[in-house]
Amino acid sequence: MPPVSDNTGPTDDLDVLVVGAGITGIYQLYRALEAGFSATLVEAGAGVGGTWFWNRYPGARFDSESYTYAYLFSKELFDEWEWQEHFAEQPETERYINHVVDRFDLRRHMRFGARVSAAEYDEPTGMWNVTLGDGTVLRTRFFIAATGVLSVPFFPAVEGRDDFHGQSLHTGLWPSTPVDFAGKRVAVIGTGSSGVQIIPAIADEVASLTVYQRTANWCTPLNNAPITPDEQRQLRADFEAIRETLNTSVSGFLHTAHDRATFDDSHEERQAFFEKMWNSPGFSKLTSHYTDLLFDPAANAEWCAFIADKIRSIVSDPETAEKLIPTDHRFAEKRPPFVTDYYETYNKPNVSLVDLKQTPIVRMTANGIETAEGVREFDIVVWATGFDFGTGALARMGIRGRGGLALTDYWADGPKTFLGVHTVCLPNLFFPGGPHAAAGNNPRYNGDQVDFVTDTLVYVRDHGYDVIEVSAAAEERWTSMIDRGAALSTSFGESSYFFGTNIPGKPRKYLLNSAGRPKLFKEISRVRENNYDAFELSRASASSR
Ligand code: N01
Repeated sequence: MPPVSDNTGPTDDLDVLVVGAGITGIYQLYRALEAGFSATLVEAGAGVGGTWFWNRYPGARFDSESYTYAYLFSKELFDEWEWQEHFAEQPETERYINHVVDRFDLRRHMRFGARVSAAEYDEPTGMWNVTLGDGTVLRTRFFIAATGVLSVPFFPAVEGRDDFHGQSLHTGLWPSTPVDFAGKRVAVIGTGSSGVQIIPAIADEVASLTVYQRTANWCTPLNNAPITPDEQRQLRADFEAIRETLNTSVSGFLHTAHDRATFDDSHEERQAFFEKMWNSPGFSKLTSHYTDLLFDPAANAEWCAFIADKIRSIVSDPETAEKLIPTDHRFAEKRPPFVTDYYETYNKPNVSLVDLKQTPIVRMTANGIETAEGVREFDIVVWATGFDFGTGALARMGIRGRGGLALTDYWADGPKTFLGVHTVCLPNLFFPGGPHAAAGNNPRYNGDQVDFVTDTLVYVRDHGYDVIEVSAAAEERWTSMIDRGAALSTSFGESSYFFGTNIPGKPRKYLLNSAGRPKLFKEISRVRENNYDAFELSRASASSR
């Protein structure tokens, strides 16, 4: 496939402005240019990659199989990039994303170091005026925020956080220059997917590593491996079948679904199956598990008991092992992390665990962290404390739509969306990969949304309109379906960023797509079949077209 090239470089008057050079924004830029729109992408960072630009902490890697996370729009691209491992580490992913951008000549359409500080809809013209940090204003017909769901790092309001004199780092804002851990006294706060990746990655290098855990997580092995030459050949031979499966499967993975429920099997059969799951790669522990894992608490408890025994068998100190076993949530109520040598790390003499439920953090001091048990001194504190999930990035862009309505006011009680890409009062604005979208392997459903957004813009253009806005009824239908789905399922827990409850004061609303990918497909088809009648299409009163 040839590179996209229509000779439009960065310009101040655009058909399409994309925000964010992550996996979704890059694909959106590619699709917009391919469809013949003039398009520019602005990115706050100094390079491409989004998540894979900012989260460059040691140990950061995929837990979706590399070739299932990668782009599928070009067979040539798929053929020419040889992933080294089934689950690639951050540097390889960043290299891949840079390769894609250069391969398709996209970089000249991008501006870096360009953070959006305000975006205002101009009703007479139907255009968006988008202000960047340096005061530049870009005028665009369509404004596409591909700003991601996990892109606003969260620092808890710990007293004295700024008083710490050592190095303070967040996994989601990792510096591009190497961090020297050698011989340092290091604290890691947080044991979500980021914390449990960095902990084993630095343990051997540091003088001491103290892990501050508030909630233990159900971690299971990633089971990563290099991709052998035979597997490389097979991947290429199977490209069409792989693409078909990834583009149509419920969660965007290649894993085969299981056909049995937990108690269809005897105790012995179950243990053998659990052992097989424990040794299976990444998310197959969800997607290929017993069919009732997420729906029957007794089934879930059986699997949790199996993991708890594994933890006890790996961690030598029984007291530490018990602290590492979750007691307050079932498997997959929170997003389960997949790990490499995580539990084994606690057997190292320089690694210790502080249970914040027993001894909460009181304050940061100039030299360390004070808990109820006293002060421990550190050279480096790593905040692996997560993100303002789902709505955080959209909320901080200063977006104002029709009638000057601020998005933050419209969403004060939680997001309202249509198909997780658009909301009332913000004509011509779309947010593929935003709240109410996620339902599995990220790039797959974000790609579904980019394809839908692009087709929608083409429809608007080709039918002589220049303003599109979803009807309130269609938005209400989609949003209440998401909320109903979240309330019904037993598999969604209370204490997770899925509901925004990790951010103090954030309204408790489900932020993923509880209806799943098939429902998204169905609704997209319905929109197309009904000639976009879920939307109101018009011409702006001062249209220049
Ligand atoms: O963030 P998290 P993350 N005091 O929110 C703790 C993706 N990802 O960056 O559970 C002490 O999961 C908090 O404790 P608790 C993936 O989707 C993917 O780790 O709230 N601790 C928790 O332990 C993932 O789900 C990969 O009690 C505090 C941790 O900080 C998502 O990103 C790798 C605290 C936050 O965990 C987010 O993961 C990395 C406080 N005041 C990330 N506040 C892959 O493998 C919070 N915590 C692809």
